[in-house]
Amino acid sequence: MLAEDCVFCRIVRGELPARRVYEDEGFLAFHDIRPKMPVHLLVIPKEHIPRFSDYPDTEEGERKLGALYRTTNRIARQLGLEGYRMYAHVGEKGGQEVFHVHVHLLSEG
Ligand code: DGP
Repeated sequence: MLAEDCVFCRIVRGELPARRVYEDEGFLAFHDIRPKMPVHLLVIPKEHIPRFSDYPDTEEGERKLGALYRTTNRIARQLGLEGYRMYAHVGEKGGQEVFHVHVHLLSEG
């Protein structure tokens, strides 16, 4: 999958609509199109990385992973979520449908 064709890259570029709730230089969060709870967001890096398992096992990989979770935490705090669920599907056998790294952030609100 080329980044040009990736659905989430297209959302980042504004080519596809999304209900955006957060954006900074490196990350974007928007509502999942098929919400499983009243709040169901997807937090993504703007950089096209297909799967969590593609992050290199290096300090750079650690920094990028840390920044993704730090951003997810920040969004939950900004939205005033007291309790929430975070998860990621990794690979087809892990239930991943969209091959651009994303953290699901779900809450009753
Ligand atoms: P998964 O890859 O299984 O972790 O889940 C992908 C999620 O992405 C799924 O819950 C539905 C959501 N999704 C797929 N396409 C779009 C889209 O075009 N816009 C939005 N907002 N969400 C999407």
